[in-house]
Amino acid sequence: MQSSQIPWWSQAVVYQVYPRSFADSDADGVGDLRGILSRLDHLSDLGVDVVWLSPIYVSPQDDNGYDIADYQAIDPMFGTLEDFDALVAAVHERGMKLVMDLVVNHTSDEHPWFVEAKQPGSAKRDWYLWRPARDGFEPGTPGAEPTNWGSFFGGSAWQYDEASGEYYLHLFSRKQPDLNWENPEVRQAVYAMMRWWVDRGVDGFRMDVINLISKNYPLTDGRQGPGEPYSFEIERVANGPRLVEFLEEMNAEVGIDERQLFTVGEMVSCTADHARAYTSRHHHRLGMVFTFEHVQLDQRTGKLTPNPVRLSELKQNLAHWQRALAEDGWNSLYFENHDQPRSVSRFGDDSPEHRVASAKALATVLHLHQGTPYVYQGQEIGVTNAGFTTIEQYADIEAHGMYRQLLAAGVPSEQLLDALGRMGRDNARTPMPWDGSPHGGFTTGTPWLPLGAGHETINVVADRAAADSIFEHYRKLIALRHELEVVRTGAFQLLLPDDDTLWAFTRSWGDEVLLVLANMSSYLASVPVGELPSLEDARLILSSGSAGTDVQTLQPWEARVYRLATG
Ligand code: TEU
Repeated sequence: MQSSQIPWWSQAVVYQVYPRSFADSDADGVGDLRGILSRLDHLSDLGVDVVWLSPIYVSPQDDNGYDIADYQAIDPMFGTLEDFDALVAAVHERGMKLVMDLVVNHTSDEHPWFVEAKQPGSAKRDWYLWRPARDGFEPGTPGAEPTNWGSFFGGSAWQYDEASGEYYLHLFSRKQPDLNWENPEVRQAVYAMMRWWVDRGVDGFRMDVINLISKNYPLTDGRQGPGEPYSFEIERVANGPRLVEFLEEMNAEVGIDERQLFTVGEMVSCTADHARAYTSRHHHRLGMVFTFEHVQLDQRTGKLTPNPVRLSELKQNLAHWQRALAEDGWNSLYFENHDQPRSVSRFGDDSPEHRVASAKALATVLHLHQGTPYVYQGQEIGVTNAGFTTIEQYADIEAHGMYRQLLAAGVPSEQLLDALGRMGRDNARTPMPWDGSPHGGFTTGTPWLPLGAGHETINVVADRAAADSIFEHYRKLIALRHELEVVRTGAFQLLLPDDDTLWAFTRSWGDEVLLVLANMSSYLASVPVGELPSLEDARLILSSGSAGTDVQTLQPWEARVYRLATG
C-alpha cells in the first residue's frame, strides 16, 4: 500500500472520552462539554488525532446515553448545542478531529418516534419491531414472548405492551426498543440526522452495535442451552442479509467516503472475514470495525464466569486479525473502552510494584500493531479497576441485570461480586482522576460514581510528574506512529507464537524492520537469542525504561522496540 492511497484516519490515534466521567465544569457531579473543553490540552499534549465522544444526546440515561430520546439535541446534563459548537471549534483549532457516537440500532422508548409507534395503526408503528404473542399463549403471560431470545442486559428481549396487546423487541434494555431497518423511512431519517451533524462540523461516527441493524427474518427461536433461561444465539440478529446493503446506502447518502469521514463500526459476533468484507478498500462501507474476539477470550462461559487466558491466545488472536486484514481492510486496536475492565488490571499486573511497567508494556505491544490505536480515558496514566465490593456501588444497568439474573439462578452473591469486580463495565466508568484532591479534580460536587481505588496516587498530575510516566510513554508511542511509515503500514509477523511470557513480533516496510519485544510477566525473563532476529547492530528506539544492565535479561514487564540492521 502506498501512503498516498491511505486514508487520513488510518494514520491516526483515537482518544475516547466518556463525557459523564471526564471533567465536570458545573459541580453537578456529572462530566460535561465545558469540562471536556477545559481539558483539551491534555489530549493535544498526548498527541492524539481524533477525539471520540460517547453519547451526549438527550437521553433518559437508562444506559448512560446509549438510549437516545433526541438525536439532534445535547442533553442538558452535558450542556448545549452552543457548548458543542465551541468544543468542535476548539478540537479543530488544535488540529484534531471529533467523532460522535451513533446509536441507531435502537432509540430510547422516550424518543418521539417510539412514543408515536406505540399507537397501533400510527404511521410510525412499523419503525420498530412489534410481534404478537407466541401461538397458543395468552399475551403477557410467562412464555408468551414471541421468541426465546434473552436481552444483553438480562431478562427477555421482548417487552409486552398492554395497550396494543403486542410485544416490541429490545436487544438491550426495555427502554431501548430496536428500530426496524427494513423500513426505508427509518433509514432516511437516520441518514438525515447524520448529515446534520456532519454539516455542524463532526468528522465521523463510531457506530454502536451496527451489525445488529439487519436481522435474520423471520424472527424465530434460537438455540437454548440446558438450564439457560433464554437463547443467546447472536447469529439470529447479527450480520443479517441486508447489512452490507444498509452500510453502502448509508455511506452514499451521508457521503461518508466522499467527505472522508471517519467510521468505526462496533460489531458483536464479528469475525476477521466479516471485518475484511465490511472494511474492504474496494467498497464503500466502513473504515474499520471493533471486534469483540480478543476481549471475550476470558469469558467463554459468560461475562460473570470469567476464565483465565494465556498470553499465547491473546497475541495469536491479534495476529490472526493482522494477517486477515493485511492485504485489504483495516484494523482497530483496542484493549479498553467504556464497556471493558481496565487493561492494566485485566491483562497486566496492577500491583503497586508492576502497574506502571505493565501499563507501558501493554501500550507498546498494542500501538506497534498495524491499525488505528484507541486510547480510552485514563488508560494513558494506567488507571486500574474500580475496586467495588458491593452491588450498591455499581450504577451500570448491565451489572444489575446480570447480577439479578444469575443470583436468581442460584449463583452465590460473592462469586458474582468478584466477577463484577474483574469484568464489570463500571470499572472503566469511574471519574477521571486529574489530581490527588478528594474527588480527583473531576468535580467539586459529589461524583455520580465513586472514583476508582487508588486515585489519590494514580492520577494525571502524579503520573505526568513521575520520572517513569506512563503518559510520556504513550506520547512517545503516538509520536513514533506519526513519524514512521513502518509503524503505520509495515507488514506484521508474530514471533514465538506459543510463548506465554514474551510478546514478540516484527514490522517490516521496505528495508526497515522493527522488532518489538515485551516481557508480559511479573518475573525476569531471558531474551531467547537464537529464536529471534539478531540484535547485533540493532538500535533501541523505544523502551519502557525498566531495563537492567544485562541486555539479555528482560525485567518484569519490560518492553523494547528495536530497529534492526538490515541489508
Ligand atoms: O455495546 C454493545 C455490547 O454488546 C456491550 O454492551 C455488551 O453488552 C457488553 O459489553 C457485553 O457484556 C454498545 C455500547 O458500547 C454499550 O455501552 C451499550 O450499552 C450497548 O451498545 C447498547 O447501546
